[in-house]
Amino acid sequence: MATATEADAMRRAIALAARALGATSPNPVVGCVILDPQGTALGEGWHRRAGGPHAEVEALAAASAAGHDVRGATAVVTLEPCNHTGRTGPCAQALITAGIARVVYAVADPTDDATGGAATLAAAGVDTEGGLLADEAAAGNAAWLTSVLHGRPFVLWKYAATLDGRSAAADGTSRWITSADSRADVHRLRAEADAVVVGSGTLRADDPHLAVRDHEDAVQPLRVVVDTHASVTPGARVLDDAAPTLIAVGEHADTTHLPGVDVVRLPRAGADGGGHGGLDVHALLGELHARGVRSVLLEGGPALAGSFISAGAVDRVVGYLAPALLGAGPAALGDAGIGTIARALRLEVTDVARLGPDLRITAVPTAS
Ligand code: AOF
Ligand code: ZN
Repeated sequence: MATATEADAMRRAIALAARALGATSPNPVVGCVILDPQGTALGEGWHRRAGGPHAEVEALAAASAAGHDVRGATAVVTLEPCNHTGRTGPCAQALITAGIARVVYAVADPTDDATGGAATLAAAGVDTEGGLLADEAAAGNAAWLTSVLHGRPFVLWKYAATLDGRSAAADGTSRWITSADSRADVHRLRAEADAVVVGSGTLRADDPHLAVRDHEDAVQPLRVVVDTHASVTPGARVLDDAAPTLIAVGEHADTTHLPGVDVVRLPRAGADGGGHGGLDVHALLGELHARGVRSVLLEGGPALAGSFISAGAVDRVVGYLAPALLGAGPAALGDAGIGTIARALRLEVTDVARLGPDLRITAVPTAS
């Protein structure tokens, strides 16, 4: 049985892992804390970049740099230590070689490549226990786990609306519905995502830039515009060089006005691909997955969000609600092919926060 000290260390390891959200794809985020037998932390580390040292190796190095002897110590790690030689050596072996006596991990590694670390550790006589705070650790690694288990990126749909659910006024004006605090929070979501996706309507209405500001270490997300008819103009801000950009167009779109722009041609949606004459959401997600994207921040507008919901491709919803009323104007979510109350997409609220004057509600679809 894991101790309360080990559980505290696991919470710390989960927080350390989260520091690298958006920077490790296609790899997971992983954190590790090394405890001496009295429960004192000797070293800690996290995986910072794909191709860089794994969390366990970072933590061992930190302990050794601080002059600590880790023989007989316990490693607390958010993911089962890997068993393979990939871009770095196997962590299970590194822990054995270092003389670690006990390993407590949260989530088993489901990949064919890396699996088996726990068995290797146990066979070497290391006291090995899995499952500690597994739900919390899995939630922190939702992007990677979704991509490993479902072969597509994790999708977070974010919207801002008034309390009566409107994302713009009747005359089309929408700046700024929510407060500066909420907008800063959206930049954090962008920094944590591998790709930010908008539709061509949003592009025409707002000419958004979609790059991350005020997060110095952030890897810029891929900016993706879903633009069936290639209506984006060469001067659009989203095409500047602050971050990479991909324009997803229909199979027959004319893109001659976009020389040098990264363009992908996708089929129109079929019945289960998001409908409404837009591009096939699953084809888009397949293309992004193939490019190494593990998490998508879907930023609108309402029609594109409706296509994603209709395709069953939204894993988490974050709504920023401003205490204001409009009474007219477009809804935050367009037609999602639902039609009757019995088919409403039911959500479970996982978090409610106040950001300045606004409310931020996080929810996930309930399993149906
Ligand atoms: C990480 N960081 O801290 C741990 C990982 O591409 P490689 O060779 O670095 O191997 C990546 C795989 O290793 C990854 O998919 C996961 O299964 C395992 N563990 N990966 O990137 C880490 N502990
Ligand atoms: Zn490893």
